[in-house]
Amino acid sequence: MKSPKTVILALGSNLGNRIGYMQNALEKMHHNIGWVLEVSKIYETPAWGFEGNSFLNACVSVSTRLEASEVLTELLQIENELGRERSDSGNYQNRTIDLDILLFGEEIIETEILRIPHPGIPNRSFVLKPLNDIAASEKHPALGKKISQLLKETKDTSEITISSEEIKKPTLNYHFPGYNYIAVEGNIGAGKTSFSTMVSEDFNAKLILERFKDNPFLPKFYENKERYAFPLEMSFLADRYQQLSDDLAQYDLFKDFVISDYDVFKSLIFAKITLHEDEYSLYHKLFHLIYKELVKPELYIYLYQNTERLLENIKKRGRDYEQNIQPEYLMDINNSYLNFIKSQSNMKVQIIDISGLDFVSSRKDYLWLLSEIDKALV
Ligand code: PH2
Ligand code: MG
Ligand code: MG
Repeated sequence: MKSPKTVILALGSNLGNRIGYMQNALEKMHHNIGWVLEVSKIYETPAWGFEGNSFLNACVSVSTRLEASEVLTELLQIENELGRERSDSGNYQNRTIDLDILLFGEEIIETEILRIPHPGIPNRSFVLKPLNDIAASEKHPALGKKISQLLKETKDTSEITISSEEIKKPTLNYHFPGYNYIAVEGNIGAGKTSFSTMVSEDFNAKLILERFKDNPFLPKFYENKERYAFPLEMSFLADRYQQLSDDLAQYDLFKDFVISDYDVFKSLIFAKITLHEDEYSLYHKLFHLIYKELVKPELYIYLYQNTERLLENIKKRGRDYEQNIQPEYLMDINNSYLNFIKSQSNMKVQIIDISGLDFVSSRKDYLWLLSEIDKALV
């Protein structure tokens, strides 16, 4: 899964309800590309490079997990949906909406279909003016000059005026950042780590990830469950306790809340399946001694994924020792989780059925998941 990058886009319209097309484009960017971070003022600009109606122009920055080429595909799609017509004359034409990539992080891209930074930036005031509103001190990665400098130096003397029109950025009114500590749970391969990582990046949360890689008993356990179940569950418990007590005690001034990709109760849930009864009762005792000391999550999210998709995900991420996991084992784990959840009366739990969804590669699914979580919190 990729970390988000900031892409800066230019919007232009000189046909029909210009501001309406720009607002609609913004909504579609939110749904298909990423979070709209900043929106420039709107400018009234004469058609540049051809005889045509005057334009409204603006720039926006968007935080996206897509590649530049994928952003381009989405922009073309949005232009189509908003009635953009293209002729093959090669000349500029009036258009309902034009969406261009100006900058993509610091990247310099030269392919047949894509040139980033957009080559028109330095000699177009209708681009530089709005760009300067949201990225004045950013450096043009190829020219090495700040946008504010390029605006001062441009030879384009077109008469650009500020329009009284406005576009509003799509709002982000979620309730879950109001919780101090959220735990994301789910079966093996449900996407706990991906989801909590995405939320931490998008909503400025401190992220706590389970350190399964450091557990020497895990690969051994999958080879010989009888022999290694107890030490495995013990070492997980010790490590989870240590990590949570350290990380939750350390308050991060610059983060708004904490999200983890597990809850410590997971230890008991797995132990119940993997241990013999007498081992489990010993484990249970130890668990509760330790559990007492820990801060509990204010919100517990359980991502339910169907077994078929779990197996697909496990295959896709390709950890050797997980490749022989059987569907029955996953079903047992799911039942064990659900039994645990049922027994919890004083914890806020949210079970979300994400069967068949793919919130990592589909922003639509991701937004749906966020809204489902939020719906239940209102
Ligand atoms: N876009 C063009 C060509 N000319 N002129 C103005 N004022 N605004 C534009 O967005 C614009 C243009 C090619 O995309
Ligand atoms: Mg253009
Ligand atoms: Mg274009």
